[in-house]
Amino acid sequence: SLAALLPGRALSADKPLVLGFSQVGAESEWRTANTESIKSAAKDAGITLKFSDAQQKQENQIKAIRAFIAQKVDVIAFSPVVESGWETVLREAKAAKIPVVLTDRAVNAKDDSLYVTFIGSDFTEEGRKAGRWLVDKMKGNAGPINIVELQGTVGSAPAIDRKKGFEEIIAADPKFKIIRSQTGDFTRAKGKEVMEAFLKAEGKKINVLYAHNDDMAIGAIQAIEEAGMKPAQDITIISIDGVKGAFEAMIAGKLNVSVECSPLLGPQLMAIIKDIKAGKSVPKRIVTEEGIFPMEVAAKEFPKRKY
Ligand code: GYE
Repeated sequence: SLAALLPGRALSADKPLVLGFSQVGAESEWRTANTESIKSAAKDAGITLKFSDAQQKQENQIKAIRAFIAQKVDVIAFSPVVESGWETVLREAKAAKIPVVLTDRAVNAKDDSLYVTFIGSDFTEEGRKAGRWLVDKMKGNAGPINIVELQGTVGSAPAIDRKKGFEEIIAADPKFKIIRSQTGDFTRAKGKEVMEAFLKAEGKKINVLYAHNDDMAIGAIQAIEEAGMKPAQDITIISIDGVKGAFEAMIAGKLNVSVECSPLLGPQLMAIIKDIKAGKSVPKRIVTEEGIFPMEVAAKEFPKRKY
């Protein structure tokens, strides 16, 4: 039979595609929504999903990818926790002829033949949007404007790029000064802890908090309240993602603005996987479209939010 001539090849056309997906973890509201989007989109598309949670550890992602290669899945997709250190495992996938799709976060591998496409947001632009909002808000304020920054996971694409984009914009005016900058690992607990330390060190000198995601901002809001200060009044707070928790904080008057970053990448990912398996050529980069939501529009926008 033909099957005997082509060992290991799937011959029946209606056999469902198998996708191995290695997720970063469950560190934030964004991530939970992203996981949900991928799981439900796979189901809707009739794609069999093997899902693995790396708990924010690169070594776990590398293990998961190797397991997917051993299981001969049709496509591997993953959201790389950090940017560097992927060449070896991606070469293994390439040698096994398994296409790889990056979702959400980028890698900094020089050889871009190691993945087919990258679907996700432009994090540098998100940082610029945050910066532009602040420049506009502080128009007419002579400064100095002292900013504390809660960075995302060290070495991750969103932490690197959101910092870069924001700094690029505020650099135009020397009245803006980042006086403290530290990672809060994209979690509420760490965001609160690091903000407590910022408040202890700088106290009332802090004018602005720039948090690389909403969860860290929400943790920091607690720290600010516990220190007897008013979030969004005594300290202007800017964050990124636009999750429901951020809208609730804005409606409560505790967060000034959230830059949107959509986690709903599932349907696009499944469509691309089908195109790849059908032999269609796909773009190397697919950028998610997104906006910005200041607190003034939060109540009106809230009912429309999907994550
Ligand atoms: O902003 C943050 C999450 O990679 C865009 O990861 C994502 C980021 C998101 O933990 O909340």
